[in-house]
Amino acid sequence: MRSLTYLFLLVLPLGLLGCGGSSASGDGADGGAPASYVPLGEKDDYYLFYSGGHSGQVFVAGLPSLREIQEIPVFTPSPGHGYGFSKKSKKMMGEYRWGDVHHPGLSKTDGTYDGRWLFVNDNANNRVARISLRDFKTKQILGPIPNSMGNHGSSFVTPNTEYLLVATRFSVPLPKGTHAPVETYEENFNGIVSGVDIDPETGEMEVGWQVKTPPFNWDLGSTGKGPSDGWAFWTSYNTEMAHDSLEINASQRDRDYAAFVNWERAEKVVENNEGLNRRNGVPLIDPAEHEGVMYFVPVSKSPHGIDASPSGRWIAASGKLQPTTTVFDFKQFKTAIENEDFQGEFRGVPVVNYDAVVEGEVPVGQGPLHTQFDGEGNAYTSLFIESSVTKWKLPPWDKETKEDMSKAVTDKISVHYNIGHLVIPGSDTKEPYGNWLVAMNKLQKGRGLNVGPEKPETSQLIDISGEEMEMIEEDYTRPEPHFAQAVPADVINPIEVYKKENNDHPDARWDPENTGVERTGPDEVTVHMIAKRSQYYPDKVEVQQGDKVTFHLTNIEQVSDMIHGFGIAQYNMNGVVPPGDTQTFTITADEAGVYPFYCTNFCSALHQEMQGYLEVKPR
Ligand code: RUQ
Ligand code: CUA
Repeated sequence: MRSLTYLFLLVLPLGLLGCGGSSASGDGADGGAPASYVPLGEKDDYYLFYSGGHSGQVFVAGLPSLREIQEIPVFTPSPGHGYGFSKKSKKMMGEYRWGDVHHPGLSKTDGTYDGRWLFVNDNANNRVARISLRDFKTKQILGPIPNSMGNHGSSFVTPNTEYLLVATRFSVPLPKGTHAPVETYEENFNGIVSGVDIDPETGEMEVGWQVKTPPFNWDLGSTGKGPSDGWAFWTSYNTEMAHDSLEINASQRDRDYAAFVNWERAEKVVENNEGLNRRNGVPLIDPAEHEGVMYFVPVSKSPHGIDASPSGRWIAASGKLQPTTTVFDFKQFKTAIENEDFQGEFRGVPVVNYDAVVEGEVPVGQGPLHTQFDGEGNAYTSLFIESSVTKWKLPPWDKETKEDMSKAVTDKISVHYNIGHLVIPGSDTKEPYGNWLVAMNKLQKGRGLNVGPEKPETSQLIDISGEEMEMIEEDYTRPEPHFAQAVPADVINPIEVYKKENNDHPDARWDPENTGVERTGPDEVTVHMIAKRSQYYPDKVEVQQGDKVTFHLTNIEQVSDMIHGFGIAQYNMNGVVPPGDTQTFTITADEAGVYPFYCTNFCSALHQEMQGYLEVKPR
C-alpha cells in the first residue's frame, strides 16, 4: 500500500508536467534544467534590486537565476566595500549606523526605466538615498527629512524622475522634537507627504514641499502615469487615529482612506507662494487651505498596497482584512472631483464618493497586499494569509464579469510562505517587461537547511509568460527584502573603472614620486599614498602618538576588477579603493607602537606582500 502511494505521488507531478505544454519546466523533473538555469559563462537577463530591510543595504541579484551578485551598502557600514570607513561615506551616513530599506525605486524617463539611479527609503531614520547605477555606489543620503517620522511610504518615482514622493508611517507632534502626550494624538499629531525634488542632471535631492495630513498611518503608495500623471496615491491603515493597541484599535472601520495627492498642484502652490507656512525651512501645505492638492478615497479595511496600472487609469488597492482588491477608475475620479461628487470631508479634505470611482472589487483571496502588472492586461496580487499569488484581469470587464467579479480571477499559485511584496520587471512603468514574477516570502517554515532560530527570507521565481503561472525555483536572501525592482540588463550601463582623467579628488596622486608623509599641523599628518599591484607608496608612515592622520589613497590601476584594500591592524579601519578612485581615511594615532597596514582585497600573486607599517612614536 505504502509503495503504491509513493508511486502515485511520483507519477502525479510528471503527469502534470507532461500536459503543461511548451512552458518551462519548474523542477527539471523531465531531465532538463529549470528555466531559471543560467549556463556557465552566460549572464542573467535582468538585474533585480532587492531592498535589504533593516540590514540598511540593497542587494543585487540576477534574474532568472536569483543568484545574489552584489551588495550595495547604503545606510550601514560594510567593510567588504570599505563603506563607512572613508571620509565621504562616513559623512554621508551621518550619525546613524543603520537604516530600514523598504522600497527601491528606479529612475524613469518618459515613464520607463532609464537606468540612471536607484532611490531607496529609510523607514527608521526618515531618510532617502540615491544610488548611481553607473558604479553601483550610494551618492547621496538626504535626511532626516524635516517634519517626517517613519519614512515608509517611499520611494516612489514620478514618470520623469521629477520627484521622489514619500509619506509618513508614524505621526508625531510637529515640528519634530515637540512633546505632546500620545493621549492627545488626534489633536496634536500629524502625518506628512513630502515631495523630494530631484535635479534632472545630477540626481541631487532636496525636499521641495510637504503636505500636512491627519494622523493616519500612511502605508504603501505609487505614482500615476498617463491620465494620472501628476498624481500619487497612498493607502492608510489607521483612519481611526488610534494611538495604542493598533492591532485592534486601528481595525475598527470597514473602510479606511487612500490619499490621492496632486503633486503637480502642490508644486504650483509652492511656485505661486500661495500664502504658505514654512516649517523647518520647508513649505508646508495645508490641504484644507489649498483646494485640489489632496482628496481622500474610501478603500477596503486596513489597506496596504496601492498600485497604478501601466495605463495609469486603474488604481488597485488591497485591504489586508478584506479578501478583495479594489480597482478605482482614475477617469471617474477626475469626473467626481469636477462634479464635486463627495460623500463628505475630513478636516477640510474632500472624501470622494466611493461608488462614483470604484470599478470593481476583485475577490483575490485572503490577506491581499501588493499588486504588480505584466503589461498584457493582467494583474498579480500577493496574498499574505493564503500564501498565494492571484492573477486577475484588469478592466475593461465584460458584463458577466461585472456581475460576478470572481470571473476576473484567472489563476492562483501557492508560495512558501506568507508572501509580502512581489515584483515583475517594469511593473511600475508604462511598459512592463513581464515574463517573470519574484515572490518575496516572509516565512520559510523549514524549507531550507536549518540555520537555527533565525531563518533566512525566501524568494520564489514564478514564470508568468504562459496562461498559468508556474513555480520555477527558490532562493534565500539576507534580511530582509521588502520590495524590489527588476530591469533588463541592457538598460543598465555600469562603468568598468574610474577613469584617471575623471578623477577630480584634489589629493589624488598617480606617480610614486608625488606621494609622501607630511606634517600639516602640530598634531596632524597628511599622507598621499598610491596603491598598485602589489605595493603601497609610501609603505612606511611615521607619526607621533596623538596625531590625526589623514590618508589620501589612490588606486592607480586602470584595469577592471583590480581593487585594493587598506586595512590597518587594530585601528578599526578597512578602506576599499576601486581602480582609478581616490579615497580619504582619517584615524587618530592614539596608541603608540608599530601597526601593519595591508591590502585586504586579494589582487595579485603577491597580494600577501602588499603591506606597510604605521609607526606611532610615543609622545
Ligand atoms: S511594505 S509587505 Cu514595508 Cu512594502 Cu508591504
Ligand atoms: Cu592589493 Cu591585494
